[in-house]
Amino acid sequence: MRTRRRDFLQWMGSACVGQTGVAGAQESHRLDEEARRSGRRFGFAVHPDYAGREPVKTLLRQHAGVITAENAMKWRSIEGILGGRDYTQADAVATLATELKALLRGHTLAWHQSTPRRLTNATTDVFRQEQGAHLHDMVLRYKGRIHTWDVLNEVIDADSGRNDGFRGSVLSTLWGGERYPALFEQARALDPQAKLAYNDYGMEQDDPWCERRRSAVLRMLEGWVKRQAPIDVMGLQAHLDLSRRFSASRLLKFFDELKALGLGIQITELDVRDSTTDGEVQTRDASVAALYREFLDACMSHSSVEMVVMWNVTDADSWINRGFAGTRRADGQPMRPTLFDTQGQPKPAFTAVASSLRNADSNFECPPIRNGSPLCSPKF
Ligand code: 9MR
Repeated sequence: MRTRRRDFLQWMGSACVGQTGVAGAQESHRLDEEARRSGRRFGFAVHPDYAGREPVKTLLRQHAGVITAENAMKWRSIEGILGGRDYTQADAVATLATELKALLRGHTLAWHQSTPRRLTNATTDVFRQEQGAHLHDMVLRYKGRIHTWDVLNEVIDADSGRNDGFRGSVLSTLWGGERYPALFEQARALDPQAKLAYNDYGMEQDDPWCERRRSAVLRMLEGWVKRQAPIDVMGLQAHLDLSRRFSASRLLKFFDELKALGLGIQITELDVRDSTTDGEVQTRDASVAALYREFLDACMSHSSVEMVVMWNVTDADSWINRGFAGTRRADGQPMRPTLFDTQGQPKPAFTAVASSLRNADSNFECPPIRNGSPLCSPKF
């Protein structure tokens, strides 16, 4: 651990010597290569408006071993406002992943925020038929190309007042919370090679809200595992926030609980919000980097963590600076949540992440085959 800290300080030193030192670090440390040293992978969520333009284009080529479509594979994006189905952007993201020889994460087959608005007042029969048809079309269209599908996204709301902990939404009302495992069963039957994940946020930090959410998610997953639902992975979004506490030991306890259920772990949407951190950009960047480092050091010490995916590439294409409706900085400045600044230059966060990946304490161990699912298939 001591060597790792010294190594990190050297890295931070080199990150402060100016542009040349930083660029040097970027060239010699390709993040997916660093992750592969411990059997893991590293990548980014991409938005088609940015993926083909500099600096994102080059950064993806240098660092991406996993690609997630930020929005392009969501139901609302496929269907558009005019109805019909348009897979152009989703196909473009899948093609990009092939070009980059990167793994492709499918995001997401069922999510209350991406259900077409026309179905808000549908009957349960119509809704179930349409949700099932959408899942069917997506899984078959990308069959053989998806490493992991986020089958179901964000159905827990620990403060909903419901006994089952489910969020009140079009999905819990019209699909039915007790029928969530059926989505996994359908996906498994259509593409038995793809890993299947439940994906959610607000479980990574150390405060009562995250604690309630961790308990509710664990309770739901225990029920599904008991029913032998074909779920392989917990996707932790990890939209971290500097205004919340972090505890590595608390996070690792949660990881152990997920491992005990036989689940692998993927970090699926990592970024760090600096909405309340005062100070100069340098100070803010140092705080952001320190949280990245603490969080990823914990992740890299756990054998169940398989991959780390950033939500966007630079501070310019980050969803947080593109129209996020939540907290804004009081000084009106954009946030600095990703690894690269708006020009694509690596920030101290890049150095922190590269160092964490490089110094991983434990290798990823693929969970044993469950429910006939060929996890860690040699194809990938
Ligand atoms: O970053 C995405 C943003 O561009 C979209 O407008 C929004 C609604 O589709 O979804 C954002 O991505 C979310 C992801 O799909 C699920 N977890 C939270 C992400 C950030 O809100």
